[in-house]
Amino acid sequence: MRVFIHQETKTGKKSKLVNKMTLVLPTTKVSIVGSGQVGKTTIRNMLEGGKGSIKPTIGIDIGKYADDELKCALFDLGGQTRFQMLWDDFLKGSNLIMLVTDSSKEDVEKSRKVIKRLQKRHGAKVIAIANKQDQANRLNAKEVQKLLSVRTYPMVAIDGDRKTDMVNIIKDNLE
Ligand SMILES: Nc1nc2c(ncn2[C@@H]2O[C@H](COP(=O)(O)OP(=O)(O)O)[C@@H](O)[C@H]2O)c(=O)[nH]1
Ligand SMILES: [Mg+2]
Repeated sequence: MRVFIHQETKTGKKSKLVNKMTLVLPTTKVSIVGSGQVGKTTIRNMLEGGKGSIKPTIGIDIGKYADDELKCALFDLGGQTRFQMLWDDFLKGSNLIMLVTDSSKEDVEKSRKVIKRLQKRHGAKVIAIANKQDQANRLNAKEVQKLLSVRTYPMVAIDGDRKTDMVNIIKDNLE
């Protein structure tokens, strides 16, 4: 995906966001969606290698991941219900959409509806991340996959040792 942004602020200087986007684009676009508190920002931080504190995402955060094989922009969309109307715009041009769930029955049920909508509106490949597998009373990835009908991978995003797994999930799903 190539995105060129010519928008400038009143002072003629590029805004912080535009600078950040220029830094990460053109590249592959990976979008991370899901309910609030399921671990989307933790996954983006894990990939970025950031150790900073995580604040609730308002609207959208863009991060990046790069190694010899893969350079991608990570679009971390605010999970709060009131921002879901923005999703369609931000998801345009995604090479991969990752739906993150906290693997609770309740959230998987919510995610089922979201995935149906995503598949209807976007051509991009959709996969699911069954996060918080370290917590009690969670559905395992197989159970989540059965309910969501998209390829689903188990994850514990707070475990830094899972970073390679996470990178490989993305690589395996980008053609
Ligand atoms: N136990 C556990 N907690 C997690 C995991 N992933 C994220 N969290 C925690 O869940 C909370 C919400 O995570 P965050 O990434 O901000 O969720 P977001 O709203 O989807 O971006 C934070 O306190 C994280 O530390 C996980 O795999 N296991
Ligand atoms: Mg967040």
